[in-house]
Amino acid sequence: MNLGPCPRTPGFWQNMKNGGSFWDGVSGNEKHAGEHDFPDGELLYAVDSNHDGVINGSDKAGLLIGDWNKNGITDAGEDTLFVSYADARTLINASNKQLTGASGDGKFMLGRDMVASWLNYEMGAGFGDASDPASPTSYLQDAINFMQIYAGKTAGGLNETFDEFVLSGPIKASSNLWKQVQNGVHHSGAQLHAALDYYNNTGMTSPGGTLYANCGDAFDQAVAIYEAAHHTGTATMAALSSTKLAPTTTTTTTTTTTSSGVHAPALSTSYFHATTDFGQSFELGSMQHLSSYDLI
Ligand SMILES: [Ca+2]
Ligand SMILES: [Ca+2]
Ligand SMILES: [Ca+2]
Ligand SMILES: [Ca+2]
Repeated sequence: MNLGPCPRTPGFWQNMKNGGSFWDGVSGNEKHAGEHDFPDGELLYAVDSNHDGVINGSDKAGLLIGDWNKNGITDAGEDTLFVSYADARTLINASNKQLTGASGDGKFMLGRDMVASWLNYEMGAGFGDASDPASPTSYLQDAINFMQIYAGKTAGGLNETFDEFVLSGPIKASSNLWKQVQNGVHHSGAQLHAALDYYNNTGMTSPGGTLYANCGDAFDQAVAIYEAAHHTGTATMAALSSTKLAPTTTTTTTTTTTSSGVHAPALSTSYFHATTDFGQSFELGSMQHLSSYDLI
């Protein structure tokens, strides 16, 4: 598996003074370009947004998610979702209300994950392989299908290989469309959101799962911040890599404070408890949370 740099969070990609400058279409204004866990430079590139096979003046700026060879074209074998630059910025800037609980809108929840995940892929962060159903590659491809079918411009059935994302018209987090696996996809919207959000924060798609990127210090930092927010013990990278979680699930009510100071409302969430080789118990994330917690 090709491990790249550690993925960055939606909050990083949102901040115009930080990650946001790496995909604003302006080359040369990126601070820390080429440094550890930063992209080498500007990531926004010209794409065939109208799917006519050529890139020219009639195309819009945006992200062609699933353009794995990054040539701007949906080649044979690729299956893409175009998200306009304006929509991508709106998604990454989503409010807590749009991302949380009963008021949540799945288009914002998953769309924000996808924008961040795609930028992480463009940066070169480890993304696993399509043959691994738990890899970020597989989850993002399934999310592309979900959005093509249930949030796309064209009513193209279940087997489209291109569509344009449409932001209007919410997918309520309380709806079956979000909570249950739909035709044409392998996971529910909620599952896709949980996996991609977890990846963007940790480099894994589930607690205790495969680490797909070289996270190292950043991962330690992420776990430390998460634990500090939850008043739990300390787990080290070594402990995590030597101890596969055998999760037992308990339900607890907590208040999540993110590193950016965003305060999420109290959520009733399930945490995965495990005991490390060091005899310390720790909690690592929740696959049932509805909000993005942006650890680093
Ligand atoms: Ca830039
Ligand atoms: Ca075109
Ligand atoms: Ca391509
Ligand atoms: Ca498709």
